[in-house]
Amino acid sequence: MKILDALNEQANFELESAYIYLGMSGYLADQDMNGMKHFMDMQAKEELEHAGKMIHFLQEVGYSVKYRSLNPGEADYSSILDVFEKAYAHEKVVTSNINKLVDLAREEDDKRVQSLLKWYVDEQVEEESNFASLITQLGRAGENWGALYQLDHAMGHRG
Ligand code: OFO
Repeated sequence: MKILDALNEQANFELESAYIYLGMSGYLADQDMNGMKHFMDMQAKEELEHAGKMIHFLQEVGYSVKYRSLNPGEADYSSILDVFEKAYAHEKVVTSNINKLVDLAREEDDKRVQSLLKWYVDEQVEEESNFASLITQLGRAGENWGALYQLDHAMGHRG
């Protein structure tokens, strides 16, 4: 049942993701990019939901969920682009973790976990694509504050 311990760790990592994204949201607030800050707050909220789905599953199968202390990630960022590049890199780590969990669930022939993880595999495609696209758009905007504020405005509409 190593897979359930590994899933417990991933639930903690999802909580840690929320914590890291809240730190990024703080940096964006300091830059007065309120739409981007909103986008990152929504991202943090999604991470709590990702953790919640795993925790709910673990509790349903009778596993006692354990919580560890969370690493807040970087305290400072060098630019707006740096924030989104680090978020993208973080999502790649999440994807790699999910893929390892899938392998372990297969090894242990745990069909319940394999079924649960399908949702996360699909979700990661979307998460990586969102950040990759934002990095492209930020790169195009460069130092053009008009373009940056347009992007900021659009990102403020994330539901
Ligand atoms: Fe849950 O890691 Fe992002 O999506």
